[in-house]
Amino acid sequence: MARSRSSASRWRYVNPAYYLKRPKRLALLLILFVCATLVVWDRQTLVREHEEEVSKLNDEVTRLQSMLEEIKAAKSGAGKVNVIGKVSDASRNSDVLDDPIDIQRREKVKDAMIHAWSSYEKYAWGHDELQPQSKNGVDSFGGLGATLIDALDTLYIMGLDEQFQRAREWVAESLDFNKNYDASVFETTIRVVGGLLSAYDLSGDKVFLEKAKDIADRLLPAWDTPSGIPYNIINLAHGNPHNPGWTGGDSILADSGTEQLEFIALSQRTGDPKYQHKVENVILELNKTFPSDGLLPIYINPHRGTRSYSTITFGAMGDSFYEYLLKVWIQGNKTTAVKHYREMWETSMKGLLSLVRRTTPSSFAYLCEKIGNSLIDKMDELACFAPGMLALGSSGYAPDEAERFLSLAEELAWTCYNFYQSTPTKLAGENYFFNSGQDMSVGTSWNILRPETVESLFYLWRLTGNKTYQEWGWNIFQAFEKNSRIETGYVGLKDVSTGIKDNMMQSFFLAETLKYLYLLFSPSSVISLDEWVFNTEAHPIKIIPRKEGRFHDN
Ligand code: DMJ
Repeated sequence: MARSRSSASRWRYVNPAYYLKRPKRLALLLILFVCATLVVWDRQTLVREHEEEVSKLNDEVTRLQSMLEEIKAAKSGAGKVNVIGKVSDASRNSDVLDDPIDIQRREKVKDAMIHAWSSYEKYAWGHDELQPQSKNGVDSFGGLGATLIDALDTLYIMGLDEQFQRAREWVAESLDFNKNYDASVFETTIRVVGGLLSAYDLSGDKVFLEKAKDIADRLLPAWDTPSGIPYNIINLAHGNPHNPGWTGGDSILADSGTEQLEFIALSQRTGDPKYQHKVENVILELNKTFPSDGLLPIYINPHRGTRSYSTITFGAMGDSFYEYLLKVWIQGNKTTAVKHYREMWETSMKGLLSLVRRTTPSSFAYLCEKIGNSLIDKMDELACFAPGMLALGSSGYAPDEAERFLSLAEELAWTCYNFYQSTPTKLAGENYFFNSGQDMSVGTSWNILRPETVESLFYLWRLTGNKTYQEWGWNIFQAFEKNSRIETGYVGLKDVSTGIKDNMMQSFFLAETLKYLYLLFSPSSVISLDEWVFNTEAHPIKIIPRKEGRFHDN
């Protein structure tokens, strides 16, 4: 009885009526409540402010670390070419403040490169490419260490010095081109010659130039044809150039017109004009009968120099021929010696305009393919290099034309970004069809870590300063991280709808995709477009002033 009375008296303190009868106690209670609230609120604010402070400090640490690495790289490179150069009006985005978000993002991209590279080092060292699922290397390019050479300049630009040095030792000690292997002249040029020349231009280390000369000498007999249009395959040990059986004896347009940058650069650096001579002849030969729309079909006869009835495309087998017309003009300092490249490129851009169509209902611009007089409503992801090329070339036009081409570049980049955004994995398929009323639909459904869309985003960011392109690039990077990163490297997808993975880490993922993403979040003085020109495998080649005159002019 006594216990129940005392417990009842304890409960009276929670009864509101108790306080209503005792106003002083009510006031005291209210004061206590307000004080407690203030203490809790104050602590939360302090915690929040503290967290913000910590995050700012973290950003600052990342920024300083990054700066330190860049300074270290610059110092250790006495005699080397600094990757940080001058920037003119062409790159309008500000370099003064390095955005903390950019710093964080490029660190993430660098982390991806470290992951890709260390997986290659661990499981596929010295082989052409890594198969991450089965953890082994494969020699898809004849055993030339394609990934290692493709990655050299990316390692250098990212300041991954130890990795670069290990790769350099392999090139010096173990790289051997004397292989009884039928190599693709195009693939070997853009990856190996281009990769070595870029490593030479960045580091100043002669070993890279010697190796570039060695492999180029082995490729050179491919140009010994009646027309000068090269055969596309050559045996690295024995020569014997020829074309693949499936082209019916013809040479492929992109494979024949995408060696100019590398071979001109090699002539400039060795002082031997023979490389430049061979590749510039190809363009002169094609220019003799260049059509009024500047569009060439993908097959050309190397004996007669004539065009065979075949597809016209800015995608597979056509693409980089058009890219190099513009880039040789840039590499040649836009001088009269290279004027015909720009003229041919402008003619081809008229042809490109004739291939532009828009989807319904959303009005995405796309580039058709063409056969004979018929247009095909199909576009490869490979053709997504075109927005970057158009943006890069736009400044050579008078203002109205420049605006027109830049605006088309922006429209096409939006379409290419939507190739990614429209799939469940947010990664693009290999090609797209455009049917009335349905906008875009995936054709071939794989994704092999290709770079073309991020390449265009990089150019558009550099040339417009519009941060939207960085956001799109970041979204694509995150989709690669989510779908393609596994413990032992990066893989492609067999199907962008299901996300089923393949077993190949393409060498261009390290050469191109990750490099363009890294540069997308770097100041525009890092590999300035005023001083460097990228080959089609994203290897930056230093622009060297070119004297007038077509050959023997270095
Ligand atoms: C690369 O080897 C080059 O970019 C080439 O011009 C086209 N294909 C791949 C990347 O997709």
